Amino acid sequence: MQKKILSLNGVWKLTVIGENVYHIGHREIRAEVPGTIYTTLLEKKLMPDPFYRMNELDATKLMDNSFLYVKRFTVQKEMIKGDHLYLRFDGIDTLAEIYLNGKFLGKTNNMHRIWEYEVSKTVIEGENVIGVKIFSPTKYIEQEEENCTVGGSRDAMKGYSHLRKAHCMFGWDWGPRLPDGGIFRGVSLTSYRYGRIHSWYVKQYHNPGEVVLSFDTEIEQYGNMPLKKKITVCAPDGQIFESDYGEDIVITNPKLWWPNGYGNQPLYEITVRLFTEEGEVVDEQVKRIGLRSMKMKLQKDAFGESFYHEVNGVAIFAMGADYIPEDNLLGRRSRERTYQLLKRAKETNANCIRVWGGGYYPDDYFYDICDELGLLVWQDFMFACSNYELTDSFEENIKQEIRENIIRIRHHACLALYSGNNEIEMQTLEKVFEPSRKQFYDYIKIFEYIIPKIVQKEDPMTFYWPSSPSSGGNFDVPNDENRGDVHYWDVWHGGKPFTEYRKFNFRYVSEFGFQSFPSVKTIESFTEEGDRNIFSRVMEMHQRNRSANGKILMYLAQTYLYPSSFKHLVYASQMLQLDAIRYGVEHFRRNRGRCMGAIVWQLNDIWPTASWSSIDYYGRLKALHYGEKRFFAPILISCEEKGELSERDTCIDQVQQFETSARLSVANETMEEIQGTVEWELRNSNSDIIRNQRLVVTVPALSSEWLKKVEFPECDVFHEYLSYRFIMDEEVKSEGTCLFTAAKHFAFENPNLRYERNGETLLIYSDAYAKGVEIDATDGDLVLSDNYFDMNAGCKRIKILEGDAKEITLQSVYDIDK
Ligand code: BMA
Repeated sequence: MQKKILSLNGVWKLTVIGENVYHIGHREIRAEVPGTIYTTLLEKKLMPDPFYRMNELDATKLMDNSFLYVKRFTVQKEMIKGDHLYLRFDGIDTLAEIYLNGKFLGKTNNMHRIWEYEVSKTVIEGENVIGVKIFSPTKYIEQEEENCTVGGSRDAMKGYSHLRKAHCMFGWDWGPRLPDGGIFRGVSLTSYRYGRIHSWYVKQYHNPGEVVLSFDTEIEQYGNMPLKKKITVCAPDGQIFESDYGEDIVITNPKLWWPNGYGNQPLYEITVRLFTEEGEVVDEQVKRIGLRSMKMKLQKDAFGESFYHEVNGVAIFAMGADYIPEDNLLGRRSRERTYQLLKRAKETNANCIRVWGGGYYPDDYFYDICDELGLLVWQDFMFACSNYELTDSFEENIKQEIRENIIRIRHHACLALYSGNNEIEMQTLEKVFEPSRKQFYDYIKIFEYIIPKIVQKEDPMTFYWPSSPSSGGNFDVPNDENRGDVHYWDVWHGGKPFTEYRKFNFRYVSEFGFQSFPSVKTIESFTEEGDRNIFSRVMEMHQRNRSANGKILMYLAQTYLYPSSFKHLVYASQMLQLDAIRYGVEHFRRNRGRCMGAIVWQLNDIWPTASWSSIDYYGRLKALHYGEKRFFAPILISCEEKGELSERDTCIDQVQQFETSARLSVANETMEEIQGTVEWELRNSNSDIIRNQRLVVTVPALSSEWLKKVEFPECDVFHEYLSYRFIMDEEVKSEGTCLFTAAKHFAFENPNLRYERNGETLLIYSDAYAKGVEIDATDGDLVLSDNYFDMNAGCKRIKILEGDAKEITLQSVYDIDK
């Protein structure tokens, strides 16, 4: 091939310029590129772990400095024979000046962009040297903020939205102020002779029995050597389809790509080649696509307007979580780590991930993994919770950013929609961050004019939504219950009880969440023993949502007895989180059709902290993770109970009589009708059956079915609970229990939890009804088939899926005050 690529990744030299908080001095430090400043200094032990205790505070200060990256490299003669040489940076964070052999190439000011320089006249045969000077992001935003105020989240450093750098690096309500910097993506030198493939775009047209692929290829030609292109499609079974002049390709017997739970994820590999008439390959690009039609359906209906993903003509109930950057230290990103995380999401039966707009655009491998796992991607553009000052240069900068990122990701099967930003339509309308008059109107220009025009040009097949949440734009009730998507935060931020979810019939909830503490092992990683009290300074520095610890305690007070230890408090917080989200998701799924999306805030953490995540920074699974696995399952039985919790606020209210009843519902998210048996029993604390029923139930494909309400006027709510399950082919597909009073007032018997281990099987025994059974280990982490589950007296079989820990511990809600 004519194209020659010289990777400039690997060892560079990094210098911290000027006096700094760690007194590093003016030495040259070996630095890996791609990599970052914090990652390098930490690896070389020149700074302490910024996540430990309050080390963050110094680490923030380090970013007041400037830094110099230098790379010496040798270029062979044949490399510079090519007519065109490009020096390319796939990502620089953020403000930089770039020099090659002493010549100034340009400045960078956007971490979300690719920076490329034509350097044929600057590169020489033999030794060359690149210098990248990185400037302080903190000083920059401070300075810009003095010139022009832009409001934004107060959890982040003032002025963050002046800079096209992941906003949350400056702090968030779940993240520290650690605005790392560096050359965080690859660097390369590429030589081209007669031309190159700038990009290509494929449109799919689905007809019965075939899919027509139509290509749009952008070629850059140097000189007038005639060039030809060839497109080859390799089907998953190895069948080859070709087109010689770029004409349409008809794929017969197409294997469709489906979101997780609805079918498989076959991928077709496409190679676009450019070559000379003699047949010498000039350039080549290989990408994978999935054959699917992907739409958003917005149609007026009796309730307002629908809002759902339609894939291959099938209405999908989106289930999943919001994704935030995986680390403050960007140098620690990796494909393996992202794969682990997304695989865990898939294990919860998720089919959708929302990439939240306050971070950075994920790496290519993120989308590759979502293609493979069948996770629909709701892609926010990187704007969140702030005002922006639209100037000519800001406009040019974001236009280029949007264009490049669309071109980079538009071919992916997983890509479900683009959304302009996170929460800014709503916040601008409500003037949350006090936009100037100009900034108020700039909102419309950016998100409803500039960006959608680029989407329309570069990726007309993918749906654009102006903001999350939105009802379609123009400041028209962005968080409307009956149209578009919703961020629902009255449970948690608004302090409302879990039953509050049931008062609404949202169309698509793209955010709702509840906080918990990470596991004790994770807390130990950033604390000393004396810090392990949630109000200690260290713990509060690792809780970035103001007053959130109080909120956890407030919900705790409503639900559980006062925990007897730190460990029990952590456990109770995770059980609260699981239950809060369960109340939401079960309600949303019972109303399938009207509601078509339940995306939980948030999947992961950026550092070890108290937060809304279901998986903590170290990948440890919180109770919520296991809850999601159950309530995102394709077949779900759930119960809308009425009892003390739904009917009165506290036990001192005057209402003496309250309804005790249950309405069960079976949700079927599979593509086939199902038939099975619903069983329920009213039981006492020892699990003895007081009353029961069995019913055969049929649920059509992709729908939910209510069962008749059952009243329990005789129920002694302090000693009796309901246990229910759905059985198909002699297998329990889904099960649960519910109380008719708060768990704190229920008279749990001691379940005497114990286990037997046979290889990778755990048999859990309980003498009584046990709620929220936690299986943990003191000598390691386990991934289990189920955890934090309720069980009747008896035995439950659990599989150990990963981990070899031996020292198993068991606890349940009964133990909280013990
Ligand atoms: C939202 C998000 C984030 C935030 C989260 C928790 O609305 O969009 O900005 O971290 O809630 O408060």
